[in-house]
Amino acid sequence: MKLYYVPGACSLSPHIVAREANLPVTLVRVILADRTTDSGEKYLEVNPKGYVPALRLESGEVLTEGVAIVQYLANRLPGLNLLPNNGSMPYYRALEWLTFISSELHKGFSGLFRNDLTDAEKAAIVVRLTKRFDYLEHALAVGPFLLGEHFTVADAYCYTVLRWSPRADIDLKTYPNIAAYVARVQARPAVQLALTEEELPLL
Ligand SMILES: N[C@@H](CCC(=O)N[C@@H](CS)C(=O)NCC(=O)O)C(=O)O
Repeated sequence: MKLYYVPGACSLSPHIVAREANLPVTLVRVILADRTTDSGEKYLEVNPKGYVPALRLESGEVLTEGVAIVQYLANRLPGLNLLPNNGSMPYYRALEWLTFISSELHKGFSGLFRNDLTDAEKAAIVVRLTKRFDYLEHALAVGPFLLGEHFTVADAYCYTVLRWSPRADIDLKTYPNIAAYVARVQARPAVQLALTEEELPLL
């Protein structure tokens, strides 16, 4: 399988899941500026949406949308518990977290990476994000991971977007549960491998 990625972008989430599951996934770096890849492909021919991540399967099919990709990867090795059993209550909790991370955190941060928003618009985004961080801080009082004892795809995604906190000038020291969670996640060998492969520092 091939994972199309940009270092440090949301594609880090499926990258972490692939390494946690020890799946044979090779990385293809996307240059967003001209929608090409380091293997010489035109990225829009891989994913017409133009954004990362995208996963090319062994069959040649391409799967897009991070939330779909991490579930696909986790289901390749169900014994690892990277996603609870389909239909169980923990499974719906995982979906609940994935949706929160995608729509409230990930897309919350997205505006801060745009250059067509005013400072006032960006300040409003930070106010909204801060409320979501407050919720996460409260939820992580239990832990050690979002769904309890097991690291799941939701943690790979949550860690990935928490890495963008400096962009919102959010100091994780003011969120002790989140800071401890970040340290716990990035202590995992698979996370460290993914960071090394993307040449990223620890948060
Ligand atoms: N709905 C997509 C959004 C992916 C997304 O926001 N990708 C960003 C990086 S984190 C990107 O490639 N942005 C470049 C662009 O939109 O042109 C998903 O969840 O996978």
